[in-house]
Amino acid sequence: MSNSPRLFNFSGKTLDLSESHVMGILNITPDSFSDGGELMSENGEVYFSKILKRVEIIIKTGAAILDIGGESTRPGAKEVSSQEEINRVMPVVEAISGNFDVIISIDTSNPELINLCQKSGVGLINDVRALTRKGALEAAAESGLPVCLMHMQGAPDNMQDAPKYNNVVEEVTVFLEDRVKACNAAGIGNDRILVDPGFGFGKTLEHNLELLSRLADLQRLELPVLIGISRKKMIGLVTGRREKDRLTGSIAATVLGVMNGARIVRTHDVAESVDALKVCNEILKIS
Ligand code: PT1
Repeated sequence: MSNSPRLFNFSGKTLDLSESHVMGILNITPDSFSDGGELMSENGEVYFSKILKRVEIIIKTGAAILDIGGESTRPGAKEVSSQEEINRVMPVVEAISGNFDVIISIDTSNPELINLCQKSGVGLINDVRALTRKGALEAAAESGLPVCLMHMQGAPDNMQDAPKYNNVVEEVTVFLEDRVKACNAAGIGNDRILVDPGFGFGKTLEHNLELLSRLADLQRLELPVLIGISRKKMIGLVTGRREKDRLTGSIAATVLGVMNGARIVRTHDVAESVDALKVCNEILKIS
């Protein structure tokens, strides 16, 4: 874990990944976990002014990246049509792009949406399916944008049925290694790749805890690591708390992740995470 600057280019906006940064979550889904329905009604109406107010708060409180998602990928979630996902996400991207100093990340597996990202001021493609959907790898390569490759076992609607690994850390690492190779072969260089072990995506509590405690093993890939733990069930199982009351547990786990090498933290709780990461960053500088 070096402390010399390590600049990563998000399509024109750079971040120094020798320090850790916050990625704020903006879910534009009617059924999303944690903030579901607040920004969108059950029948698909997008609350535009509420969304822009939320974006402003996320940026003002210190998020370097804004992760916009139009498809829920929480356990049990159903897939959304390509056009519906595009209709949710693109108007918001267009309203934000150029008007705020933030890196826009799009949480998608959809090649048609990825195709639209290139000319819309997007800085990152965040794909929980690691560009495995037909056409996604080619679309991402063509876009010229950086990508975040995440590990998942199964698919959101079945991934928590019976997750099984012989060695979770090894299997997650090898999967990510294979996806990095596929990206490289498609023309996406390592300077455009982030990796994510995918907490809660086809993993039991024990799998998640093992991944977190051995997160430093992912440094073998020599790529920046992103983590998303915020308010997830693993925190609920340990603390006995409901989604809204998982902040303290989430921050504790996130700090462990950063001290074990994570450099981008995907979270609902931007202000609190920014403070926690400031403390981590000072420790990283002297160690
Ligand atoms: C994540 C992530 C994501 N998580 C990246 N993108 C979600 N790169 C969406 C639970 O166990 O970790 N990394 N995009 C949200 N998905 C989940 C999964 C939400 C599991 C909740 C759970 O509670």
